[in-house]
Amino acid sequence: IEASIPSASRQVWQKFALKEFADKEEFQQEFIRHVETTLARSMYNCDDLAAYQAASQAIRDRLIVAWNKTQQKHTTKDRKRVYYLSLEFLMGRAMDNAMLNAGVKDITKQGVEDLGFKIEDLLEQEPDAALGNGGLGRLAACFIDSIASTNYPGWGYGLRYQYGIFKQRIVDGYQVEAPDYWLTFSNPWEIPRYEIQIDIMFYGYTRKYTNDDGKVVHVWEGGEQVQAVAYDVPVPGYGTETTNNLRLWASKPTREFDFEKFNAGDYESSVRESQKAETISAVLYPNDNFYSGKELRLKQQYFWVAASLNDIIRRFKKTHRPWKEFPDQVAIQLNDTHPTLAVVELQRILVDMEGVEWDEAWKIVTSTFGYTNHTVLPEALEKWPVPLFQNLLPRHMEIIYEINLFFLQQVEKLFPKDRDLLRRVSIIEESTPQQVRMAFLAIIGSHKVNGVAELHSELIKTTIFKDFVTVYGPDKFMNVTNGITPRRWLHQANPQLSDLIASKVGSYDFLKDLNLLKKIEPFAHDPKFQDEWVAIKKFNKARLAAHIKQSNGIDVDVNALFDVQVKRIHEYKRQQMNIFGVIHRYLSIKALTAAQKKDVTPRVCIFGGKSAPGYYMAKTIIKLINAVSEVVNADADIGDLLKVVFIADYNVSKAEIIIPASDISQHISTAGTEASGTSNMKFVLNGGLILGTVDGANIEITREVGENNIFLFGHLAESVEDLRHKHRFSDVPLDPNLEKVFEAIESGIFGDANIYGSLISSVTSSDYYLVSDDFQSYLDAQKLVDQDFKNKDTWASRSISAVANMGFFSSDRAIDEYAESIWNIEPISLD
Ligand code: 73E
Repeated sequence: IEASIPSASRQVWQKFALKEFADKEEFQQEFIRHVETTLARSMYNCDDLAAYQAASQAIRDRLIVAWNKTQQKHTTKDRKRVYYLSLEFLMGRAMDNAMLNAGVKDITKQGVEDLGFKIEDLLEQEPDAALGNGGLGRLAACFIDSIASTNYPGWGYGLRYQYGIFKQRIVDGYQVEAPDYWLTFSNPWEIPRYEIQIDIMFYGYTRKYTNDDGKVVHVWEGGEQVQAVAYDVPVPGYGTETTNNLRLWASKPTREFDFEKFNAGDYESSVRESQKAETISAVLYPNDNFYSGKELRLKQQYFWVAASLNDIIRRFKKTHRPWKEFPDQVAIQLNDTHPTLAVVELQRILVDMEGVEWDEAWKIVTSTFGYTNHTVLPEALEKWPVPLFQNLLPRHMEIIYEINLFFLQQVEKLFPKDRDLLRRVSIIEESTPQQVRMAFLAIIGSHKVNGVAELHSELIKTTIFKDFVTVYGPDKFMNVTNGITPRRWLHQANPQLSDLIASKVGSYDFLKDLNLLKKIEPFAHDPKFQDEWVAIKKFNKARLAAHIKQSNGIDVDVNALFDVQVKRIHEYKRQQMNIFGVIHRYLSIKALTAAQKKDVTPRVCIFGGKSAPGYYMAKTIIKLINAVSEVVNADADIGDLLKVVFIADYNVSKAEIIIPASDISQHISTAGTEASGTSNMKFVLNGGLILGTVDGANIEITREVGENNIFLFGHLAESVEDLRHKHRFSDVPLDPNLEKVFEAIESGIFGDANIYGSLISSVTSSDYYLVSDDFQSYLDAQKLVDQDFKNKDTWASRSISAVANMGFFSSDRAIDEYAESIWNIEPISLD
């Protein structure tokens, strides 16, 4: 209040306040001002990079105006907000999205073209903001887009990694990692908030004393301090002025350096501490669906959670409400268990710092949090060794013991004498050393727990969290099926398809209400519409073919079937099954006569994805794909009937080119292992059909688009346990076609067979991912794809009706479900 401009002076202010661009001249004026002042360059010294930066600055200024207006409105309306805590936000590029949402795409395009630039070239200058591994991080990005677009008051909180997911290069067929220097040329899309600095403590010790009121008070002190500095990224909504905030924390040393050492001339060690502090937010852990148990990772988690909660509480305190109203003002969503420490930290602040009674505090905590589980894979579940935890966060460890004690007492009351149940649900696993089970802590500390697709949400209730359903009853557990933003994944990635759809829907309203896609269904059999539809697919395939030519030097035929599998490389996602299938296809084609070859449907098999740097099997799969690619593409017997391509460094920007170009995409995880998948939704939304297992969101996609518009195969989740059991305890014969594939690999036609020994033996010994069990069914489904692709009209009509029925998979729908059933928040309109 003290800092506000006096009422009498506000007219002056308003006169000069920044407004929207009236026309392209106004944009150009701003653009040139930024080139000349912000960048200190001139018309003789303005390349594409400078032009990208100046244009971004001009657009960013507008976003900031809308951002300010939104924050003011949300503060004066004083309503409940949601805070989405995610260690990953896989945003990709911002400029195109900012232009679209600010409604300045045409102005900017014409504005820069007058000055001799091409908008596409400027867009290409922007590095991806790749602060995530895969689906989980990209989901967070889609969600904050939807929260803004549907006018909910909500912020994202994350870490500002200096290095996002590594860059992948392929050398001699192998993945090689290089650091992702995304901040080299400064980032126009972030606003540093140097005034927001929060002290965060690690290590130290606890003690307790009795205060004057006879109350026992716990203190945590004597630890190391670092500072959290806020960087704000505006998140503009589409078709609304609402611009929300993504606040990312960077770590900084509390003191620049140790002055005593500095004065004593020991310069090097005087800066050592500061360097150590900065490593906390330095790099994203590059593991997807895998827990590695490193202390630095736990440090990152606490650093980010403590800074975010401090910020949220500071905001709440300004409203001068009693603590019991905290959950009426604040909802916090835990994106997987990574932010689970927030549960403990809030309890600590309330009890130790604010003097709230334990039980009342715990009620506030559990009413505030919701927890989303994203995986059932055992190797991904976070469990921290107690000694490590205790050393880093001694007071938090005590509080966890306390939470666990009260919880187990409650369970004991409900199920007296069931000692084994107590052991099974305890937050502390009694192993050596003991482990803190973060998922259990997240469940106990939240009022709602959700999975991310129907099958997954059922599975968590019957497997990993079964005992908690017994304790709490089924109502605490629910499903919110994932979604994707149609702005980026349809309109931006595939503008022509978006325009064609708009011509039939009558407007671009489907970008806000994706169910309107239904309106194109009547045109599924319209030959003219089909032609336009197919022409757009061909255009997108040509765009991808050009990219492949440029990056891989491979010529691919745009009339061939484009078969795509792009996602993180993981054994459970079964890229190995795909490449074994490719080898089978290769061997089959080679055995054909010239006449028989005429019937083959030409195919381009496209792979892309990163392996965790330490994941040997995944790296071997990449090597095999590249080895097969080299042999097949050079084989004159094969020609254009089969091409194999591995696209290096798959990321959001490449996804935007690859996804619109697919005829078929593969989502072929062992049933029950892929919680949802979200690229499956993106592919279908762009008119590609799916070849998939009965897993994750494939199941709901099938329900929406109809069984005729998807190619399903493989064993069901319910059979997986039995099949694995059989592999372990009896001799299961190898699938005969797979056997031939293995013989080919072992013959050395793809190079040194020893390289692939582990890949083959994992199938021939335990076959945990059931590659052999599903192989015949997979080949059959592929055969059907080959046949069906020949009938161009039917294929086009299936593609159109699939798209028409994808409305459900908008992330706007998912956010509405969270808002209604977990967060209890309502939209706020800005007018
Ligand atoms: O099925 C996907 C899901 O679509 C799932 O594997 C992924 O989350 C997506 C969004 O819900 C996921 N990522 C992780 N766990 N599940 C994960 C775990 C640890 C570190 C990083 C990512």
